[in-house]
Amino acid sequence: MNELITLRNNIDEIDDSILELLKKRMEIVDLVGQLKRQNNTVIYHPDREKEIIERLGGKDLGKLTKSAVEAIYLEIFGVSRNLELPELISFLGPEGSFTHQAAENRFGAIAEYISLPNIKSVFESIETGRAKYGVVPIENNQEGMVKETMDLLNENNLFIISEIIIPVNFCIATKVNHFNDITKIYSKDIAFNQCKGFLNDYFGSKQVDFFSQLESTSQAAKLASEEVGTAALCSHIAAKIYNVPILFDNIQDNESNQTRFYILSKVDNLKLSIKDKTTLAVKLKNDDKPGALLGLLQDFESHGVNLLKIESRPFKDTKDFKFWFFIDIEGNILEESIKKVVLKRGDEIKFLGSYMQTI
Ligand code: PRE
Repeated sequence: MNELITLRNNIDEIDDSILELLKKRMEIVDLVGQLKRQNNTVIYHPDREKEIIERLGGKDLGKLTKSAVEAIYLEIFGVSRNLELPELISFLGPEGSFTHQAAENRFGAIAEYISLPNIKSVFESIETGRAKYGVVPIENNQEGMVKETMDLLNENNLFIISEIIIPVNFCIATKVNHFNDITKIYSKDIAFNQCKGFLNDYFGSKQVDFFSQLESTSQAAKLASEEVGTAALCSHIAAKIYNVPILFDNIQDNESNQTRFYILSKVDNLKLSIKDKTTLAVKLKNDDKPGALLGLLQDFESHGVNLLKIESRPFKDTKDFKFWFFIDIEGNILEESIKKVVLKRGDEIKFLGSYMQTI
């Protein structure tokens, strides 16, 4: 017992030192905030945050891992940003959605969040200045692109300033102790689809109405917290919010299931980093002639610009089945080669953002 008291005393001393250092760090952050407010520049610098995490992650970390350092520092950055200027972050809800999880991963638990019912309202919250940043899904590596996000980026004047990739892990959350006692499983269509193998192994003999489809996995977790005998197929964050114990974890069919999210802002927040990506919306003018797309691709090729993604989207306001392209290229609009192609193409290209690539 004496040994435990001594060890805890050691921890107390170290915590005192950490706190003193954090206080010193916040004094400096406060000065940075004053400077930024004087110059009217943006508070959030994902590139700088990444640089700090990379620098520290490369050091001898002892018993720490790089992801532990990252988690600690993301919270510190959240506190820093809040000190510099409290900023509201909107996300596609409901609370407990994977987008909520992505937002919290990036902005930390201390930030102020607002959950919105659809992607359009996240865009509106930033346009009207109600929220400083918004988080929306753009792609799932099993299901493909989120069409609504691509279309709204084309129709509005917001910029992508960062991307977040998080693994999609599903769990069965229930107050029931044994799976045989579960009377109903609530979830959303996508989640049911992505956990078919597990559901078939454990609940394959159940009637169809045993699986009840809802609008969101958070709603599922809420019902599993209220209705005796039921379970939710949901995210960790949803189970945590509604205080429902996890009976089975990581039950998705595909371990490599990941979703990519965008952080959106009214200002483009341009800054070069080690590896950037640029997103463009392209409406080709001479698309009734052969080779229009080839011409664009040749422009990229002749300027040494690598194409990362190309998706076609229909123009909804015309009757003639025309389409535009949602394009990702490697590099930053601040680089000459990319600037040249964009300038050459004039109003055929709408710039949607240059930001650090997350691998
Ligand atoms: C700081 C905080 C917020 C930014 O997103 C990046 C870094 C930090 O805490 O280190 C400081 C800061 O505002 C800055 O370096 O620009």
